[in-house]
Amino acid sequence: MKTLWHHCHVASMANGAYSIIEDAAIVTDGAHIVWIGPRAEVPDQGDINTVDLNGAWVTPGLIDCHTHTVFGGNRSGEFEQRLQGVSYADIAAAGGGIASTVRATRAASEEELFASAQRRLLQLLKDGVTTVEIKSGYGLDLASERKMLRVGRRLGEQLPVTVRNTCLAAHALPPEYKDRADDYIAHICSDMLPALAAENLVDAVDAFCEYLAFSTEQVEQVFITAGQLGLPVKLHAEQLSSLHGSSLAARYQALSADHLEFMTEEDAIAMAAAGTVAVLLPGAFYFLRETQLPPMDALRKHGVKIAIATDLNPGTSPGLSLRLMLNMACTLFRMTPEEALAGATTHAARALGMVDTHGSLEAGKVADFVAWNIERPADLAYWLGGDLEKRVVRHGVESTF
Ligand code: DI6
Ligand code: FE
Repeated sequence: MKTLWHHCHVASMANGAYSIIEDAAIVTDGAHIVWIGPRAEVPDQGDINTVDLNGAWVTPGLIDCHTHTVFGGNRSGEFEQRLQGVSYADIAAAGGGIASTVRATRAASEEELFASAQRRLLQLLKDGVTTVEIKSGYGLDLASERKMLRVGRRLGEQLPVTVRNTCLAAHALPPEYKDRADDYIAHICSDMLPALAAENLVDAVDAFCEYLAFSTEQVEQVFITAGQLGLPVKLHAEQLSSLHGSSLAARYQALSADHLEFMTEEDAIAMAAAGTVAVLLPGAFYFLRETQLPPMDALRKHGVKIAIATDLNPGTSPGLSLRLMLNMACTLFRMTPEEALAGATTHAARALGMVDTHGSLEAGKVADFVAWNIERPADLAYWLGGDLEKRVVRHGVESTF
């Protein structure tokens, strides 16, 4: 059955801009948009459901393209320590940081992980998110990574959200491989990734390329294996130092390179040529009180597409609102509200390899959209979080929370 959604304005985000249609209408058929344009031009649809959106502004459903939503415990104690002057790197070196979340995640049952992740994910959904990427990377052994990825799959089945699972086994060195990073990378490549991919638990492969994590040589092994398995790659790169992981990511046609505060103009040129999206994570920048800004001018000059995500994780970005990240992208990184919204819609879809079907409102695309009771699209980046009045439609069906 078709539905006509009318009495609204649309910011379709086609071509990465607001692409506003005033007094618009959208026709959906099942899960897809079949027509969108000015209401005065709607072709005759015969017998059709109609929904009055009351003058709302309709945008694509928001896409959070970088999260670590599934984890055990939390690290508010480390937050207190950091505020007293202990650095993130010092905490990690003393066995805290990612390692402490690994202990809590390994100890948690699948049910416990599901329950806590569901609570966090619901916060994102209530803020207008209809697609989310969720990474593993706090298990760091086959059984625990599988447990995390299974939770990701189940969240996508049970909540009104499309979930993309990313395997981040190369996030940190597990304690049983202390001083044997190459051996752990070999284990990821010969055992973990092939097994998890065979169980259809993995949509993309990520790694943490950093002086306190894995080298570009080690990441390259992971990328080669991902390629053999037919899986696209992404990379945490240039967050704390410059190893040119983003250029490596570009060489492997990565969907995205993420963080990027320390990237160079050469990295931006390589990413632009490869079509690799720059995923900026202002929540992590803010929460770690970083001062090195991502090179916005170089990214813009070379036409790198920029996405914005929460990086929702217990250590560096306990961010439960993607809209708050849009605000931070504007205030901290000097993006415009229009660029920020493109970063959480069409460019985020591209960072997940979904741009042909998601991220903008166009005929033929999936009918994932939000009708916001706001005055203009910039309001989405203006309010600091909060539960804005809205109606969320996913796959052509209105979600209830
Ligand atoms: N960079 C991050 O910001 C997260 N992972 C990563 O590679 C932090 C993960 C954590 O501290 O738990
Ligand atoms: Fe991350």
